[in-house]
Amino acid sequence: MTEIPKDHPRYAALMVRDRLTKAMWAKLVAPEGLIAQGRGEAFDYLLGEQTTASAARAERTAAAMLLSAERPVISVNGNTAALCAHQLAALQEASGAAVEVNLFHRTEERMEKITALLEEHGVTVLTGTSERLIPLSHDRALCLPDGIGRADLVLVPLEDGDRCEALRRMGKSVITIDLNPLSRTARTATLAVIDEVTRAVPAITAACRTLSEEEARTLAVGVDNRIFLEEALRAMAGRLGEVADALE
Ligand code: PTJ
Repeated sequence: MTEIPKDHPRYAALMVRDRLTKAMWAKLVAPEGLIAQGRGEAFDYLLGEQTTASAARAERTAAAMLLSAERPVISVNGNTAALCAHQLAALQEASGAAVEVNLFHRTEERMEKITALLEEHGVTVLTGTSERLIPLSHDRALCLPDGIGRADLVLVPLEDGDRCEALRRMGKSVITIDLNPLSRTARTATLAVIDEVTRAVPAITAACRTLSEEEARTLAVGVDNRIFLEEALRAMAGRLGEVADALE
C-alpha cells in the first residue's frame, strides 16, 4: 500500500481512505462501502469538512432522543465499525443504548468480524438468532428480536434508505447520521444528523453526558427534521456561493 506522506495537504482524509481500504481487504467493509465513503466525502466538501451549527444542534437533539428512549439501539454496519469502533463504547456508555450489527451485504463472516472489532474496542454487542422482523426483501430484514426488533429508537449511521423507511413504518423513531441531506434515509428519518460520522459520534456522546433529564425530555419532543435538512442544504448552497465569490 502507498505510504502517505505526513505533509500531504489531504493527509487526514487519505488516512481515512487507507483505513477503510484495509478494512475492505480484511472483509469488514463491503467493497460498496468505499463508494459510499466517496459520496460522503463529496458532501463533506460542500460543508467545508466541519460541523455546522445546525448539525451541532441535531447532535444535541440526537442525544436527547437517545436518553429519552426506552429501548434505544445503535445499529452498526461495516463502514461505521471501521470508522468509529473506537468511539462507540463511549457512546454506548453515555447513552445507555444497546449495540447490534446489521448489514446490507450480510455474510456470517462479516457479522463475526465486525462484532469482534467492536468488542476489542470495549463495545458490548447484542448477539443471538436473527429473525426476519423488518419488512424488507433483503437481508437487512434480519435483526434480533430483543434488539432492533423491540427497540423504540434506532440510530442508523450511514444507512441505505429502505430500512430507515421500514423501521419508521414499524413505528420506531430513527436517527441517522448521513452527510447527504438529499438521501432517502435523511429525508425519512425522524432526525438526520448531517455530519461526518467520526465528528458526529463524539459530539452526541458529549451531549449525552451534559444534558439533564429535564433538558433531554424537552429537546426530544416535536423534533422537526425538515428544519435540519433545510439548514444543511442552505449551508451547502451558501458555501458554494462564498467559494464562487472568492474566485479571482
Ligand atoms: O456494511 P454494509 O454491508 O451494511 O454496507 C454499508 C453501506 C454503506 C455500503 C450501505 O449501507 C450503503 O450502500 O449505503 P449507501 O446507500 O451508500 O448510503 C450511505 C450514506 O452514508 C450516503 O448517503 C453517504 O453520503 C453517507 N456517508 C458516507 N460516508 C459517510 C457518510 N455519512 C457520514 N459520514 C461518513 N463518513
